[in-house]
Amino acid sequence: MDAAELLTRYEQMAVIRRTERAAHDLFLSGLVKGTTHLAAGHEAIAVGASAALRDDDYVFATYRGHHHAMARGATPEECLAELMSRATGLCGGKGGSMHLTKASTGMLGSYAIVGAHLPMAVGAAWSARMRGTGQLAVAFFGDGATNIGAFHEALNLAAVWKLPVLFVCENNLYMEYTPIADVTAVARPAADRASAYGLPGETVDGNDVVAVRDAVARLARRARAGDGPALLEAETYRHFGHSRADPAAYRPAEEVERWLKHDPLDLARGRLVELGVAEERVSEADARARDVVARAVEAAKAAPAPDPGTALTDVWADGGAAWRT
Ligand SMILES: Cc1ncc(C[n+]2csc(CCOP(=O)(O)OP(=O)(O)O)c2C)c(N)n1
Ligand SMILES: [Mg+2]
Repeated sequence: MDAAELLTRYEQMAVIRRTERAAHDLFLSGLVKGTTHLAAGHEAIAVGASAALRDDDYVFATYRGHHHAMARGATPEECLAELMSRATGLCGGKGGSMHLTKASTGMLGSYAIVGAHLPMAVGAAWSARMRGTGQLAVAFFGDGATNIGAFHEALNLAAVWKLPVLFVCENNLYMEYTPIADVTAVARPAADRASAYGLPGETVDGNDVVAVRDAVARLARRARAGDGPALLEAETYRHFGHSRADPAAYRPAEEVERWLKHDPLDLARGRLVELGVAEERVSEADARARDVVARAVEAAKAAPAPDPGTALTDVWADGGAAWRT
């Protein structure tokens, strides 16, 4: 990745990080309706993967999906307004944090049921194959999803049919409060299962945007060429608790400290310096990110609530990017 692209990716990650912090503060102010699962710390996975995808590829995310929505074209304002149940939100204020969806850009949804979207991604890949479009489907999911039946069913069918789908596990070491290592017999909960289904299983530093981009680009090329699906386990760490006001007190201080030192933004900044980018350019990117998110917060706060008359609209899809009302 050259310096210009890396600076763009850095700025995207900075926007996501600041949006997540804003979501946290808005939640504590009582302005966010429902719960939130913040992805601060996971930015490089969404931004790195998206950098390797085509604009018409399909992405499926979990309830921890703000970063994927933004990496696939949703604005901070659309996301924050959705969290605050405003009419200008990504889903008209009716979906909330756990259901961010932007079908027009291939962001085919955030799913609250752990593992439920993996078979859906397989279906999207099957559809792409039947239509001969060359599109890819990517399912992002947590380490906990690897112990759910749907994960195993999806991997098996995708491999048997050699579908153009990538499974990307965001292994942040924890499910809600339980360490994945306490309930899984293998060391790498996703990658170590891949060979059982005949898929390549790789791991990558999920906090390194360049490494994620390179790994996804390679596996995507393979899948598009008809060589079948692949599984990528991206190692990362969440900065906040699992959801809402969880202070994540169950995590050892030494572990938290070690991971905070391995921050995706710091790593990208280090790479930028190595590529000879002046610190001033990076600070300018930070300043732009700060302004974009500050404006988004104000706009979302000022936006109206949805009209109650729209309660029964936009709840039924016709199979395309348009919603039936
Ligand atoms: C089928 C199902 N079981 C349980 C839950 C409750 N639940 C929500 S998030 C979560 C933890 C999932 O952890 P992981 O897959 O590692 O994702 P992370 O939250 O760490 O991103 C659980 C158990 C659920 N939503 N769906
Ligand atoms: Mg997890």
